[in-house]
Amino acid sequence: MSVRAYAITFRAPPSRPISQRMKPSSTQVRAVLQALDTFEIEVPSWGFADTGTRFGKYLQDAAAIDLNDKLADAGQVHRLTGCCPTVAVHVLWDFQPGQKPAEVMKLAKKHGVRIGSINPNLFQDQHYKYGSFGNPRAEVREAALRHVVESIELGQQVRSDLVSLWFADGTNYPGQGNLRERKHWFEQCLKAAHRKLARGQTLLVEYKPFEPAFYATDIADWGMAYLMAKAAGPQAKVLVDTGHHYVAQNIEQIVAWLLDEDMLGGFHFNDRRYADDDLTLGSIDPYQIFRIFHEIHAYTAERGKAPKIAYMIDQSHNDKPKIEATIQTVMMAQELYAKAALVDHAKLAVLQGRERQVDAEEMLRRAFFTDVTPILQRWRKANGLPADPLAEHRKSGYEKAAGAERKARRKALGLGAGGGYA
Ligand code: PSV
Ligand code: MN
Repeated sequence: MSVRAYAITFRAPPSRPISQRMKPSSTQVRAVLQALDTFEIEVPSWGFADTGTRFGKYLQDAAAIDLNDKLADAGQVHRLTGCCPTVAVHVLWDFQPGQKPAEVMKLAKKHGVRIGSINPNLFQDQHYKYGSFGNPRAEVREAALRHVVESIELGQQVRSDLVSLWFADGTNYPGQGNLRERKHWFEQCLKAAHRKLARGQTLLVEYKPFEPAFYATDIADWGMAYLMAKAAGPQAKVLVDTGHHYVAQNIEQIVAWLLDEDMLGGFHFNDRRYADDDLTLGSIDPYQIFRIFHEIHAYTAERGKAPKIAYMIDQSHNDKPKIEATIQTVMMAQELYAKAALVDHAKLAVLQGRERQVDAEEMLRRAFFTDVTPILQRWRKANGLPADPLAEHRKSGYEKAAGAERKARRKALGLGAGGGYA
């Protein structure tokens, strides 16, 4: 076949992109608006601070220096997006020794936010070299438990109902530890921590396949986190960090199973290309996040009630401006949550029952490719928010003012070096 003859076998491209040809019905618009009304996202205090890799940090003038800065930045995100009322804190990164919880609550209030999940630091003290709850030394396990119990009490004092546990525990070499014994220590400590929870407090157990341990991480996957949460007690649930999976893993299936078991406690949103890269949500694979939201909406439609899930961001914005990256993530989460709410679950069930595989898949694809910007803008307008929070942030001059003030403060405090291995 000549090149010319071959070329005419192609169809002319559609005159308008597929997204514009799919106009949501009024029922779909209502479903999206309703979904957005209850969709809240927690931002992490550490997402506003200078972070980096073990090779160093590139500092940003406007990066937060202390908890006041972090809460102020979170306040800016919430003012513009209207859906981020709480801020996750890492106890030892954010609370000064002896700092009064009531003062911290007041500070958060001043900036228009509240303290959200409490994250104990079970990885930075020297005695955690060989683990915290999985440490072979009983006194280290006791110290770790004490810190978790203090974190639970702190949660009660700042009126936060989530204590989020991530363990860096694991071993780096075969034979180094007794894998089953470590599991038992974990069970014992988690049970003891659970006993200290007040009514209404939830203990989240996060998993991660590797890093910093590279041979055997003690809580490496959702099955292990599920067993640990079950062993801890009825107020413990699993936390799914989207970056904590091997690339080929089907995260939405994990989500569906945890939902079905009433064991899904929350998410840490981020994206990754390789491992736990902490990139902004949906920057690499937005369809993955859409599929996760689809499972949640499908479950909600089936049960007639949305499950209680803590949606939280866990990202490190190493080189992007911190507030912009956070707003970008929030907007992306809302957009994908909205797209997933377009799916007609009753219709999908019929297609599934009739084994109309292509049509069923098309329902998801079409929802994903529908432009929901007008609905999001309508929701924002109805809530007195800017139509484009990112553009509004850029216009506000916040970054410039924070940059100038924090740069001067950093200098006065003698802070500066980027850090690294040496
Ligand atoms: C560990 O990689 C993790 O995902 C945990 O959730 C920590 O709390 C967070 O990152 C710290 O950035
Ligand atoms: Mn996480």
